[in-house]
Amino acid sequence: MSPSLKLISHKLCPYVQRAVIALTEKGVAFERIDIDLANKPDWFLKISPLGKVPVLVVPSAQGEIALFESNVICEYIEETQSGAKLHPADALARAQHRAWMEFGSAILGDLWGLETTQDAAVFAAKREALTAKFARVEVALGDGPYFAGARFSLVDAVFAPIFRYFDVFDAYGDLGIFASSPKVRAWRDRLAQRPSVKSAVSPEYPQLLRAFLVRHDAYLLKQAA
Ligand SMILES: N[C@@H](CCC(=O)N[C@@H](CS)C(=O)NCC(=O)O)C(=O)O
Repeated sequence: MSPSLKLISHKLCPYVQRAVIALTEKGVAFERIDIDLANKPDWFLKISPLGKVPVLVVPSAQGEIALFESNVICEYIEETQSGAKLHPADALARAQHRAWMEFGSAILGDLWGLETTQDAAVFAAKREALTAKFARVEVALGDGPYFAGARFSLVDAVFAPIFRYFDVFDAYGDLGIFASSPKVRAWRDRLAQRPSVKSAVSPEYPQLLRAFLVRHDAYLLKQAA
């Protein structure tokens, strides 16, 4: 039987990975369609109001509905699919989780600056901003192994793709971003072992990310010098 959900994706996108991890955690079959964001297909531009991935195409009585915005997609997956719960049952705890998911998006904003800038001063500012943000995360973490303890949640699905960047960046030198955040370091290690996290990207991910850095002539590459 062919899967009914389609996820329009890109091989490097951390927002796509959130949705892939959520679907995998729930054991939901889906078709992943990777597109070239430098050459967006017309059919994609028709269904994606912002021209961004991920888009989850969902069959409905009205025909196919294209859902956009990764956190909205994750919430839809949580509300409609059976399998492990990825949000707390308590409304206040759930709201806190949603807030930390948004915080993860703010981290991705800084990460984009860190990985694309050619400017030493911008690079230093982004590194500082990320260090400060992870210091806030450190305070929010409990005893682990996951964000909220023993159970994997959508916050974990949001942060795992963030940490994946650093697995590639570390080869160019220690950025020191996690130096004062031992709980974050332990969380990062634990998420890297999670099967849903491992399988959310293809084996060529590190090579593709390195090529992206080279294309941007990223200051980050000069860390190795
Ligand atoms: N807020 C969006 C962000 C998604 C996003 O920025 N996706 C990037 C790839 S990682 C994209 O599609 N960029 C294409 C473009 O901006 O033209 C979400 O959470 O889904």
